[in-house]
Amino acid sequence: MNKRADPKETRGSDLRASAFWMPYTANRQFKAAPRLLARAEGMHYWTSDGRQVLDGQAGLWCVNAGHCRPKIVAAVQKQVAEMDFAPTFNMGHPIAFEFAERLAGIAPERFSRVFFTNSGSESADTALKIALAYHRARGEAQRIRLIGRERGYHGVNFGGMAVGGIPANRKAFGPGVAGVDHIRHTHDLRKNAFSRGQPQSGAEFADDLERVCTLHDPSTIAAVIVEPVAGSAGVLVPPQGYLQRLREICTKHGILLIFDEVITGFGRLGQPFASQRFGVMPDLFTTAKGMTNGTVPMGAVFAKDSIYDTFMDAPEGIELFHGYTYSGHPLACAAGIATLDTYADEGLLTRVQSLEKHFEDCLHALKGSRHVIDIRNVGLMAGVELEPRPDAAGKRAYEAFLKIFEAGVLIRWTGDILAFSPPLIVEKAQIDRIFETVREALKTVQ
Ligand code: PXG
Ligand code: PLP
Repeated sequence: MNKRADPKETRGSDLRASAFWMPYTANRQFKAAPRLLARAEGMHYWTSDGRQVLDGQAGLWCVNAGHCRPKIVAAVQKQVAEMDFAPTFNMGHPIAFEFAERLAGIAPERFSRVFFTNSGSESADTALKIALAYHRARGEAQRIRLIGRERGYHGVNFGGMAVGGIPANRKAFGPGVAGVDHIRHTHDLRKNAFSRGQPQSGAEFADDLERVCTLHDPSTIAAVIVEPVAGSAGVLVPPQGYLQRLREICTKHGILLIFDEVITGFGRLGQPFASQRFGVMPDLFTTAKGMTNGTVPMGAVFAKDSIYDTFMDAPEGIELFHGYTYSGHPLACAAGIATLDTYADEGLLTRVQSLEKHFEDCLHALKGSRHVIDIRNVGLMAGVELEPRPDAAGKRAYEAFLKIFEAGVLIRWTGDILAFSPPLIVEKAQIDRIFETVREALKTVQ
């Protein structure tokens, strides 16, 4: 039964014996009825059988400028022919320096240092390691605890998994990293269902950090990591005042605050970064995805100058024993610079400000559709939560996802939540189409 496929056959539709062990996918289910994408341009994909699909999810929350943008394509093509790879361990190449400079140029003030990784998962682990090493460099080596939040997602590597708070991502993988604890999540359907933008109630959820501080002694805590808006767990928008309060508690206790901006970064909320949108500054923040428009894998950790300076105050030598073979990869840097050019040419890092109201109105018009128990949004991110089937959590949203895809629109589903994050080039008529398709699909979802 598990005989390997003839390689030529993987182009056809029977993938049941395919060698590809697919990520975060029910492999047997998918391979029995695959959905294959073959081409992309602008707001659309085309399936391998030629159907056009409107991208309501920016690929996987990453293609913020839309697909196959000419400047980015040309920059990657040029770079791959000029210099395919170059090491960044004790060597350098100009475009890595140039890209870091450009990134610092759109970051909040005093975040002028950028450490390159290759994904959001690597960014999360890198930020946690920087936090630990920073405290040690300052003579506070006892700060070894890392605090995450329930329903948080910080990728799949051991550090990010440990501080992450989605049970299914953790349960098969052992005890994780020592010294990790979690604060509670901010989702409160009872008080905040159908909130537009930031819910009014719930700033006090941040006080849960005080509980954790009391339990462990705050002087043992190195960092708290949260997503400004939780993405993977189904778009959980921070209540008004919540992030401010987290910031205050961290500052009071000398704990670093890390924002995971892998999804919220690069314009998704109408500003380059969520910290700017919410007016709350972390000490470190992680990025990936929209950094290269998803074209070449890359991520980065942005560090406050004072953190970088602490490392540079050490005696001569390697200040941070950390890095990836592909940190600052030339192709990724080329893609990233062209991505920032495209964002700048088209005003995409702030375009969401002019779309947000329309997006919100269309989205909230789904109130009253069958099974819908919550709708929430901020920037160009939204979640629609469905009442789970009593005997089958997650099945209802999956059925909706399939029906919506059949009708020509790609979205995400997670648990019983439908998630939306279209490319930032989306037109109003396309926003209408996305939610109209959802409305029609929900009529027939069991
Ligand atoms: N942090 C956050 C906040 C993320 O959203 C990562 C870290 C990890 O990034 P990489 O590049 O290692 O995947 C992410 C990634 C979903 C979904 O369920 C979300 C992500 C990735 C894949 C699927 O919607 N977020
Ligand atoms: N494993 C081995 C045996 C290696 O030599 C390396 C890098 O040199 C790694 C893992 C890490 O790979 P990367 O730098 O691509 O994360």
